[in-house]
Amino acid sequence: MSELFIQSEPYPWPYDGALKPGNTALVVIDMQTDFCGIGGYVDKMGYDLSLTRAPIAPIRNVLSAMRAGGYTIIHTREGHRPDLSDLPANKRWRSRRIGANGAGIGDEGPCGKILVRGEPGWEIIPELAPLPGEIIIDKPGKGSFCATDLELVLHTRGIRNLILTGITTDVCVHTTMREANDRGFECVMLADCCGATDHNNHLAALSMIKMQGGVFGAVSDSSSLLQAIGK
Ligand code: C5J
Repeated sequence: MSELFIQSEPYPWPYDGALKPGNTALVVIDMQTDFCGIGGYVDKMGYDLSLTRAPIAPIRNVLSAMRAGGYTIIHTREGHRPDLSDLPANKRWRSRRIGANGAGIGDEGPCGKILVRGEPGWEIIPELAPLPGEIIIDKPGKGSFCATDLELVLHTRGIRNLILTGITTDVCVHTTMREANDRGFECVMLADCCGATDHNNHLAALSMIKMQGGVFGAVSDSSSLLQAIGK
């Protein structure tokens, strides 16, 4: 079978050229109003929303090409049960230290209770709404593997290559990449399909991936991916 690689750094991805719809998933992480919408958690903390909204258009292009190519599509949502029984006290306490009126995770905000399942702010933004049949992983933590069935879903589908996109580069996307890498998945992060609350942290997070020959995998971008898969 012929090999297929995406141009990426520090090596052409995936390492063995075995890129095909049957073994590769696009993972779109936490594109929720709380992280990139007006009145959401990130907005309330006073960060520049343009940084976390920048990946919306490139992700849309990648989503549309990978849907058309028959790849597995996975969306994640960070959020907690309405009774907050899965919200660690330290996560809640720390989140209340920043933001207007000390409102943190689980508290009432302009988009409902912050990062609580079922609230308006917790929803995936309409521009990137999942299609029926696409996999949605609800996660209480930053990583997508912690306290979720993502690993089981990936093994059941025969997925071993993960194309990572979403927000934020340095927190949930990076944590997910590290968790996936330790489990043996071959990962690439698409730089223009990610964003952070601080642009230097975005750049640093990308740089970390490329150390040690690609310690967590590789870094590419949406146009290289689209070129490789022929869309
Ligand atoms: C954060 C995330 N930054 N989705 N969550 O708290 O990266």
